Formats: sequence, C-alpha cells, structure tokens
Amino acid sequence: MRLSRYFLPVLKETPSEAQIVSHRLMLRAGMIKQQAAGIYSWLPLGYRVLRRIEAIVHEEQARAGHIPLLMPTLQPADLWQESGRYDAYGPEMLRIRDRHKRDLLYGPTNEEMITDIFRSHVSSYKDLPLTLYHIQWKFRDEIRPRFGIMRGREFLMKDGYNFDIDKDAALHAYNRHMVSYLRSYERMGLTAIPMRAASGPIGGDNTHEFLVLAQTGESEVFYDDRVTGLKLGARDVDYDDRDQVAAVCGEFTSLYARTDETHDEAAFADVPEAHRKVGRGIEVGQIFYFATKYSEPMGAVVVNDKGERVPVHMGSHGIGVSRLLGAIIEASHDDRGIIWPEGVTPFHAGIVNLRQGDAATDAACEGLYGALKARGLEPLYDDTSERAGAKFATQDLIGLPWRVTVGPRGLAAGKVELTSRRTGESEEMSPEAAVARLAEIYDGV
Ligand code: P5A
Repeated sequence: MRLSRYFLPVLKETPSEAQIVSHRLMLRAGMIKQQAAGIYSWLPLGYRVLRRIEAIVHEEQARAGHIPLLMPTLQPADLWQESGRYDAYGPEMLRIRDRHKRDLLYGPTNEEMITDIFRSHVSSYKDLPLTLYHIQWKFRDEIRPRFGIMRGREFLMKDGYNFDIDKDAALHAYNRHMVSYLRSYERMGLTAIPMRAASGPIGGDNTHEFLVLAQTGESEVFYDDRVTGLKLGARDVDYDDRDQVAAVCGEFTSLYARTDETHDEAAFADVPEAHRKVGRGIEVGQIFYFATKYSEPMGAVVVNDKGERVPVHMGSHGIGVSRLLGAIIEASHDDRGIIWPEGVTPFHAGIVNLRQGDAATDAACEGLYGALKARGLEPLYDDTSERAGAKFATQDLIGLPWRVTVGPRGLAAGKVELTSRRTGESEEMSPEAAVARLAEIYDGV
C-alpha cells in the first residue's frame, strides 16, 4: 500500500476523551472513530488488525477441529423465552420490535440460536462430538461503555459451542478450547492467563477467564506469578488425545490464578509469599461448561448407543476479538506509539523515502516495495512529501514492527537501513538483504 493513496487519518493532538493509552493510540493512529457511546467505525488501519486477529482465531479453531458458520446478529425473542433468559438477561439486552410487531433482539451471545440449529439437524450420538463457532458482532447495552473498543456496546466476538454425548466428552471440548485459545493469544504476542472465574448469565460451574495483565484492566486478579512464565511455544498438541490436552490444561491451571469473583484468601495464603501477586487484568476470553442448561429446556436431545434419548452436554467459549486490539496495545506500546507484534501487524514493514522526488531514491523504494510484495509481504510505503521527522513520527505512532529507511546518502553506498520498532536498533544493509531478512522474520509467524 502506498501511503499517498491510503486513508490513514492520524491525529496530531491527543484526544481528551480517551482515558487509557490503547484508546488514545487507536484514535491518534486513525484506527477507529466513535459513532455513538460504545459504537465504533473501524477505519482501514484498525480494520486490518481486526482481520489479522480473526485470521489467527480461524486458523487455531480449524487446528482444533472446530467448524465455522455464521449466525445473524438479530434473533427472535421466542428462542430466548424457551431457555428462560429473555426476562433474566435484563437491560443489557437490546430489544427491537419489527413492523409486524414481532419481538427481536440484537444478540449479546448465541447459546439459544446454536441450540436451535443443533436440534433441527442432529438426532444421533453418531454425529457427535460437534463444535460450531462464528465470529460475529454482538450488542450489550453496557451501563458504562468505556476505554474505546475495550468495553464497547457493539463488539466483535468469536463464540463457539460444543455438543457432546456426556460430561467427559464435553470437558474434553472445554480443554480443547483452552489450549486453542492459549495458542491463539501467544500468536498475537500476548500472555493470557486462564483464571478461575464466575459464570454470570451464561451459566454452569466450570469456567475460566483468560486475562492479560495490565494496570488498566477492569478485573482484579490474584495469582502465583510463576504462571506468567508458562508458554505453549512450538509444541505439537494432538487435539484428539484427551489425556495430552488435559495435561496441558493442568500445567496452565494448577498454579493459583483467580479473579476477584472466585478469590479464596485461605488458598492464596498457600502460595509462597515471594510469588503471591495481586494485580489487574483485561479479560480477553472466557470458556464455559454448562452441561444441559440449554439442551434440556430447548429439547436438544440425541439417541445414545443404548437407544435412549438424552440431552446433549454443552459449553460455550468466547474470545473478545475487538477487545484484543486494545489489550495488545496496552501490553505493547511506548511513549511514541504502538508496537505491533509481528503476528497481528497491519503491515509487515514501513518503507520511508527520505527524498521523495529524487529519481534514484524513488526507484530504490519502488524496487523494495515490489520485492517485498513478491515475497508475500505487505509493506506500507510512505511516498508522501512530508519531511523525514514527520514520516518517522507516523511510523512510530502506527507501530509497524519494522521500518526500511531509504535515502540518497545510504544508497550511494548501496545501503538502506532496517530498524526494529521494538528495540530502536538499526542496521545498514543492501536492499536485497533487507528483503531477505524481513522474509525470514515473517516466515512462520
Ligand atoms: C462464551 C461465548 C460469552 O458470552 N457465550 C458465547 C459466552 N462469554 S463472555 O465472557 O460474556 O464474552 C466473551 C468475551 O467477549 C468479550 N467481551 C467484550 N468485548 C468488548 N466489549 C464488551 N462489552 C464485551 N463483553 C464481553 C470479552 O473478551 C469476553 O471474554
């Protein structure tokens, strides 16, 4: 993409309405625009990151054997009357009446609708296990929408639902989700800690929230700090192997880690004092096992191998896709702007032309631009006539992890400069070497 033809409305001033750094930086970097309280347009740069996060989520769900579909944002009220949640959900639910006076709602979650799909098409244990998910906009009329997209009213969620023959199979689905979520967050450059939590209006006794530690987080958390050093890394997990998946979950959940909703002072006191930490966290996901809470009232039953009709065991599993942008920025920025992890960056590298209009410099930039694209990378080429200082400031603000700087002086020696946004370190090399280095960095990201 050439910056001269892109739409990147960066702001020079710090917007006064933004209380936390991620909100400020998203506004300044021209990623989002507020349209109403808690409702945002996603401008091109923000939309690119949102798509990258979605792509990681889809890839990791596919790896776990989960199947994507797409349900609508509007739902008929009758489904929610069947489960008993239409009245229970309260003022967070946006209720709508159509021209035929039929009651609808803008979905805050999809347990009822997916259960309806399941009961319409599945009737035998032979079709289980089954996990369906989608990435779709949700609406919750939050009493206090704040921190930009972090607590929105309209927000993008990945929500998945498992259908299993019994509790053991459903707990395996729960564990599969935990591992696939850990892997997704790691690919986004985040450490998200599974913590015992409360289930709220979704239901069930088994639930974990995934928290990214941050001062600005809305949840108070209590944990053994050795949990922050755990990594899945490159290990290969066989998602069909119940014991192996359970062992990974055991590793990530055996140290004390709870939100204030389930915190237990006595159990916390057993954590060695040096490791006992109280802090704040951003909830970027939550998984639930709620047995037959929806399948029983809604008649989602299958015939088991003994010929009996039994309600299926279910759970639901959510990732806050749009909230993740805020969480990543909270975890990765400095006083000049965002620092995107390679896994989610909107462009792989910036190209800064220090002397726009100089034939040799322009040609070298064009060459780099073409060569990076030929390697499957997406560069953002600053081909504007801004002065160098302003170009660098924009690059730093929007946070591309790598920058290639091209100027007449370096070119005279056959060199360009490759700079890491994270460390600030620069290295001079030939344009070909810079392309090869970037291709290597992104190989396997
Ligand atoms: C699980 C999937 C559920 O709704 N039903 C379907 C279950 N869980 S949840 O914890 O309530 O939400 C899942 C994740 O969505 C994000 N989230 C939000 N993001 C931005 N703004 C909001 N107002 C908001 N509310 C929830 C969180 O990341 C949460 O973990």
